[in-house]
Amino acid sequence: MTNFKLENYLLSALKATESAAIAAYELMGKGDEKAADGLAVTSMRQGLNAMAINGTVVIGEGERDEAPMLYIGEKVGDGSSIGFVPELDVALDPLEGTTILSTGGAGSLTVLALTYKGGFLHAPDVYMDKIAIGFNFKEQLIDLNNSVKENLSNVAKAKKCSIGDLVVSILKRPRHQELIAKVRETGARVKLFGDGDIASVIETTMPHGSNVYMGIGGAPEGVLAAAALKTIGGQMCGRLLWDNDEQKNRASTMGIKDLNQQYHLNDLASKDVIFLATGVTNGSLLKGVSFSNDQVTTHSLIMDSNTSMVRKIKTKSKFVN
Ligand code: VTB
Repeated sequence: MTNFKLENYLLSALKATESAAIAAYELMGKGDEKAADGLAVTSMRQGLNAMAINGTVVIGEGERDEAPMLYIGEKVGDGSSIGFVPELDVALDPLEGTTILSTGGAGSLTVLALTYKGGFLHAPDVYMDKIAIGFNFKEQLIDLNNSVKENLSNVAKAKKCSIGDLVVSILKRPRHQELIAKVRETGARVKLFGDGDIASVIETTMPHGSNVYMGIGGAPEGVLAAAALKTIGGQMCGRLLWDNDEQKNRASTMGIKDLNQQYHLNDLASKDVIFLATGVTNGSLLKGVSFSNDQVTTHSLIMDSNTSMVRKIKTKSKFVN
């Protein structure tokens, strides 16, 4: 279909992230992560099923958390729509930052990305070792096989600054103690965050953000972050990590041959994508959901890699409970 453009699906996809954010916000600060995730999942599923696509979820959430799922392999979309209905792959995180939302913290998001068939790394919901930077450079500056010092000095040289000027975002977890020590040894600054890998990677592209993201987080969040960098620009590497044989077996049924492979940005997101994120609670990337009289306001970031379009959208609509 020659006229087919992924960007034509931005508005219907935006409705899915917006409605999931509004639904999840109902449980802001209520201490029930699973229930909040459940509201986001149900609402995002409805939004996806209203889209004129034959979609397959290839990056979903749930296996690792045993949370309510939009599960990997689930078919979504209204395939019976009139006219051309494209086959698309879907990556999503209906509520990125379940802990953030349930504790009333900053920066929870609903996140969705769509690509052509086969455009995302097909990976199970395991952990991923990741490194990302938010700016383009002709040479590859980062590599998971490099030492922390090599990576940071490559980035500092390319940015024409000293390592001491670099800020590195790292998820605050006991498993990162050694990594944090290594980064500090180089003289770089460490910015710890509690949850929210995707926002932390995107923020490396922004003037107020950190410069480098490093550490182990969810693989789905890795693919979604790569989908965003595909449009904004940047470099990213990821390697899947395995806890047990069951995960490894599942990976081979998904077509993963080399369990230790390092994936680069274009392996994680190999074809054009659209990416959308809506703020649930206020954060440095996006403002959260707010209500006034009978209106609800949301703030979203939408991207189309084909046209390198990045747009912030504020939507006001009538709130129907
Ligand atoms: C990170 C973080 C997510 O999971 O990916 C983290 O960015 C990794 O898992 O927001 P652990 O909490 O088990 O370390 C989240 O916190 C939630 O998906």
